[in-house]
Formats: sequence, structure tokens, C-alpha cells
Amino acid sequence: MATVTSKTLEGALGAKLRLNFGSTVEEATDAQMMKACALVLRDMMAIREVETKQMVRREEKRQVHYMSLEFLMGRSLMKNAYNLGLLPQLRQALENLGFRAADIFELEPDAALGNGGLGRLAACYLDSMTTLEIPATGYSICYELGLFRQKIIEGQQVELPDNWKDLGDAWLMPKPQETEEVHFGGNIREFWADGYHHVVHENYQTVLAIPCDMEIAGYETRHTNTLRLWDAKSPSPVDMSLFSQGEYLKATEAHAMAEVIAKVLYPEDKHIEGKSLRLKQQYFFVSATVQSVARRHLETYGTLKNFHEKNVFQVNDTHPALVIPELMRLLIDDAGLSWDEAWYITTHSVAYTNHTVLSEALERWPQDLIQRNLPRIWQVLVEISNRWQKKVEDFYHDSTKTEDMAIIWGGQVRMANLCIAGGMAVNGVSGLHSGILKKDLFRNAYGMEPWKFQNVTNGIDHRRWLSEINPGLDRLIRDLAGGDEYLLHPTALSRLDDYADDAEVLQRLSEIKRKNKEAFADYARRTQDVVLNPDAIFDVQVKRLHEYKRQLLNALHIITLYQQLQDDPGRSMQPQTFLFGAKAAPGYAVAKRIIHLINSLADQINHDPICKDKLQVVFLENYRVSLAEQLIPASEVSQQISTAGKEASGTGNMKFMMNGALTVGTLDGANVEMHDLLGDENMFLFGLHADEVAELKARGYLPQRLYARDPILRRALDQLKTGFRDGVSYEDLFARLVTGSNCAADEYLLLADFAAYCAAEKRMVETYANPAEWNRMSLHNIARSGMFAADRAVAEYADHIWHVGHR
Ligand code: GPV
Repeated sequence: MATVTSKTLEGALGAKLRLNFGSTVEEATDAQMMKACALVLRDMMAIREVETKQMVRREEKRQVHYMSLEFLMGRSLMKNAYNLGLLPQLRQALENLGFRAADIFELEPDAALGNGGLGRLAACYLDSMTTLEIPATGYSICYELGLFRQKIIEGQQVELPDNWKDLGDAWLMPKPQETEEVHFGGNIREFWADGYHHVVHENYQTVLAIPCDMEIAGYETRHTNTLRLWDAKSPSPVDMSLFSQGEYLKATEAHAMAEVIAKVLYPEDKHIEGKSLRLKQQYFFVSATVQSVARRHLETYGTLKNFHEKNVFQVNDTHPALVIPELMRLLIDDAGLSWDEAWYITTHSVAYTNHTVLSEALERWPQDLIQRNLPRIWQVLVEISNRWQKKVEDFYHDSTKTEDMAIIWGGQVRMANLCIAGGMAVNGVSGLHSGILKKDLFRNAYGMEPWKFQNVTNGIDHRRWLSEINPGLDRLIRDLAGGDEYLLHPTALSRLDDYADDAEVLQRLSEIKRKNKEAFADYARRTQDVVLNPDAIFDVQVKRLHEYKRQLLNALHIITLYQQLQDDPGRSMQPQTFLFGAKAAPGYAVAKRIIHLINSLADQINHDPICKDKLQVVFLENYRVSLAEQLIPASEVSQQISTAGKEASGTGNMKFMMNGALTVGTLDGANVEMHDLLGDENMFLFGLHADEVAELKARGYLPQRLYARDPILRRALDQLKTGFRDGVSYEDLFARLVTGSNCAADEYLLLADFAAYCAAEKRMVETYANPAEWNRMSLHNIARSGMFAADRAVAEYADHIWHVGHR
């Protein structure tokens, strides 16, 4: 793209505005200009996409199909311009045309087609798969409404619809000629004819799946991949036969059922919602994807017998698990293969990533829901389940193991067991997590087929999460670590370690952080209406709200700090600003109460004159990818404090580390690997280890004892009952931690880790008083974060699971 100058872009943007909006540059609004930018870049990517597809077909490459109900893409304009090597030219062109580039970028809505870590991981992997020149396609649903927008009203979360497509659809390329049909409901008729057993699915309702493709540009390559988002449409506005019989309402039912499938992303994170609409979403995108992949394969090879040699489906958690029976159905019913042939192909083309051990997130579908909505898939599932059960019995001769590993049991279909049975690989997302899968959650499956089990520690797109969002740090790295080499070779970051004693470098690092803090304070004033003190430590916990992530532990510690300040208002202390950002699933009442508590606490502290320039608490509204991009470069402390054994990996932890924040954290998920690289001396570790958590629970955990014994803890907890100046009591949260309310008290061991957490925070603040020491630690964090680049993770998938080549 060396030939594309800002002048070329100015011409292209002017032409787009005229052709698409009938507008001149002078007349164009910022929104029109944003769309024009998207369309100009889309054109360039479309050409490369076609070339890439031709190459893949010509060279008969094996392809990766990354299936995920979530792709949390965020914004694309700056990212695509960056990857195309056009960011400076685009900025220049916009300014030359009389626009403020920053305003145009800021206008783009986030494509929030995901909830949190799982969806953002998929987005980061698309970038790496493309940059590594792997032929790959992402598949999901083209939700009309992404994750809800969060407003805080009187301290409480209110959800608003996220209409991202108004502007965001500029990136989408509809391909109606590649529409697939997906069938729901109806019945199965079986008969013998011409010496064959025939299976006919009839009286079904058809939903059309229409691809809306988003092109994915790689960094420094012409290789271009696609994110294929399926939109749902009814084949006809009304059922004419019903309509003419006078059944007007019924006649529009099918139409409504079809279009509701792509309406909205389910906002539950790590919690299953056993709704039939969710099941329909899953089958809809799975069936459309399998059919579309099989169709292209047939066009190229004329047979499906070598399907597994040329295709691999990576399933992002169990949400796309129906890919297994759907591929079986297609191979048997449509392609006429035998069961054994079909099973061989299927079990050599599906791989499963598990993202949690929380039992409330393990998908189990009521069998009648599947029977009713997907009758043929149900038959296939029964057959898979029976054969698997026999295999398990023959191997173990142990009925408890048979039950544990069953796919259909007690009226439920267990999707994780289906993925293990029907997949060629199962992986966890950090060393600790993969170990727990083998030792605990899937121990029996591991005992029978140990070769299937792998680990691939998560990674993040470091081009977005460092280079693009932290230009100051990017500059420093280029100066010290071999120019832009780290962008394709992230371990080059380790060269920074050589500068640990270089006062000038450490000084530069601290100035970069200071500037980023001021920039964020400015952003927060404009968009959140809060005034931040840039002299305070920016201590940050941003992630979905979940009890196991323990935002409440963070809040309890802040309450303690506040109480200490009340005891001694004149005491001098290092100013601290605690920043929170979190969305709660709309139906997760406790999570919503914790948000309310943090806002009540913030209100109390921010209105108390004794806290001025000492303590500040801010709940940032509507935490999302684009807010994270502003916040993370400005953060100094990263709170990663989940109960050990509960966070599969975490990926926010990696983003903070890469931007030089120091971690206060437990030995959980990928924090363990961070600790391996950093040692005790470069992070603030605290709390029980995963095995100690298990032991304590087995022994019988009594939080009441800790409440009785520790006066500091007791005082903080009692404050929950009293509440704050807004008069709201948090007695319910107190009960959940101390007495237990129709559940065991303190399931996530906040009380057990409280004292250690306070001590870790204290060590952190003491270290902050020594800037040279702090900056040195920060430098080591950045230097050793290369291992957490998504490029490394994707290369591992490519080498050990997908068996595809890469650059
Ligand atoms: I399952 N994760 C998520 O965000 N949503 C889910 O529904 C499920 C898992 C997360 C895990 O909680 C994180 O620990 C992990 O880093 C992330 O998935 C990506 O693997």
C-alpha cells in the first residue's frame, strides 16, 4: 500500500461522499465522513479478500472456521487503517478535508457483539490469524442489538438498547447470493425404499441465513480474512395459505419467529439461559456455517470425503457444539455417507476450547427443547450418545463414570461432554485452568483419551492493545527494542529488560504514564463528567461484574481505607483513585447490588471533605472496548483478584501488564504465568492458592469466625449494613458474606483473603512511594508481556491443534 497517500485518500473520500451520500466534502457531517472512511477501507480490503480466497482455493489450503456466538470487535476504523499501514495518511486526509480525525474515530460505535473476555478473545484471534496469514473465517450472528448500553441512574444500572448498526454497518458486506436455509421444528419420516433407509425432515419452518461479511485486515500482509455474521430472515412476509384461511396472526408467526433470531445478543456472561430462542440462535448459526463450508468444499473438491483434511472448526466454548450433530446430519442425510465415515470426518474436524469451570456456565439443554425444535438433530444426538456411552462402559466398567461422561442424561443434553466425544482436541486457556480440566472437571474423559487434552494460554492483540492505543509507549519501544520489530515478533519486547537501571528510560516511562493519565482525566471529564486527580494512583478493576471476580473485596478494602481516614483525618497519605467499570447481566441481582454499593461508596467518599486529594472512587459508566482503550494506557494498578481456581485465564490482566500497570492479584488463571515471568518482586501477589481454596472448602469454611476474630474486617462488613449517606443498606450483601442467605456464606472466600489483600495493597502503595523502583517494575512488566501476544497463542493453535502453516 506504499502508493496510497493522504491525497489518494482525500480523492477516494470525496468520491464516496458524492456517490453514497450525494454530498460534497463541505456538506458532509462527521457521521457521513466516518461511513465514507469505512467504505473506502472496505473497498481496499474487499479486493484483497477476493485475492486471498482465490489463493486458498488454488493452493488447496486447509482452512480454519472459528465459530463463536460472540465477537467483541469494538471499533474498526483506526484498527483497519493501522493494519493497512494507512493510519497517518488517513489522519492527514481528514484534517486536510477540514475534519478532526480524533472526532471521526470517536464517533464510531463499538461493535459489541459479545459480552466480555470470551468475545474479545475471538476478536483478537481474528487479527492474529490474519496477520499470521492463516486462511480463517470467523462465524457468528449479525445481532441487530449488541450488548446493552449501561446508564447509572441513582447509583443503579439501567440497560438501554445498543443500536450499533446505524453507523456500524458500513463495515458489513451483505452476500445474499450465499444465503443458506435453516430448518426448525416439523417431524421426521423414515422409510425403506430402493434398498435404502430414507430419513425425511418435513413440515419444518425455514429461516433464511444471509451472510453479512466483515473483512479483517492483517498487519503488513495482503492476506485478508472474513468475519461472517449471519442475519436471519423469513422466506416470506406471511404464510399465504394460512393468511387466505383467515388465520391472520398465525400467518405472521413464522415471520416473527425467523426475524427474532438475530435480534439481540444474550447479555448473560458465564451463565446459561435455557431459553428456546438461545438454542435457535445456536443452531441457526451452526447450521448455516456448516452448510456454507460444505458447499464451498464440494465446489472445490467435488466430494466431502476429504472434508477433515481441508477444514477445521474451532468451537469457542460449547455454544456452537451443535456443529457436531449438524455435520453428521449433513454427511449422512445429504451426502449419503455411512455413520462410521461421517463420525471419522467429524471427529477429525472439530476442536473445542473450554473457557470456564463454573458449573452454572456449563451448558445443559433440556432434551424436550431439542426434540421439539431440532427433531433430526435429536436423533443424531441420541445415536452419538449411545455409542459414546458404550465406549465409556467398555473402557471403565464403572457406572459413576458412565454417568459423569454421558452426553444425554436425566433429560438433559450436556454440551461439554458432546464436544469432548465429537472433537479431536479439548483445550483450556491457561496452564492452571487446563490442569483443572484434566484433574477435575473432565478427569474421566482425560483418563480415557489423554491425547485430546491440551493447553493454549490466551493472548491479546498487542498491536491494538499496545501500539495503537498507547502511542507514547509504542515510541519508547521502537527506540529501545529494535524499531517496529516487536509488532510481528512480540518477544522483542524483552529487550526492554536491559534498561532496568537506565534512569533516563525509567523517567521517560513515567512521563508517558503521566501523559496518559492526564489524557484519560480529560476524556473522563468530557464523557463521564468526573474530575480525576492525576497525582493519585490510578487503581483499576474493569471487567464484567461477577461474584467470583470479587469487586466486592476491592470495595471492602476501600471501606477500610476510608474508616482509617475517618479515625485520623489529618493523616498524610499517597492519594489513590479507585476506578471501577463493569456491566452486570440484567438478571443477576447480586451483581447489580454490588454496582449500587460501589456507587454509594463513591458518593460517600467523593462528598466527604476529609477524602479530598486522598481518596477517590469512580464507577465508570458503560465499560466497553473503546473505554478500555482509553483507560488501560493510563492505569497504574491492575486488580486481578478472583478466587483462585475460578478465572479460567483472564485477558484484561495481560492488557494492563503490557501497558506497564502493576498487578495486585491472586494466583489464578494466567496470573500464574505472569508470576512465572515476573517473580514475586514484580507484582503484588496475595491470597489462597487454588489447592488451598479446595482444601479450605473441603474442611468446612466458616466466614463467621473471621468476622468474629478480625476487628478491621468486621468494621468494614458492618458498614455494609449501615450503608452510606444515600441511606441505602447493603444488609443483603452482608448476609451473603457472613451469615449466608439460602446459600453457603461467602462462596468466593472474600473474608479468607481480606487481610492478605489489604497487606498487598499496602505493599503496593509503599512501592509507589519509590518511583525508580515502581518504574523499574513497570518496565519489567512490559518487557515480559510478549508471551501474552495473541500471535503466540494463535501459532500454538495452528501448530498443535489445527495443523495449518503460518508465517
Ligand atoms: I464460558 N469467559 C467469558 O468471558 N464468557 C463466558 O461465557 C465464558 C468464559 C471468559 C473467562 O471467564 C476468562 O477467564 C477468559 O480469559 C476468557 O473467557 C477468554 O478465554
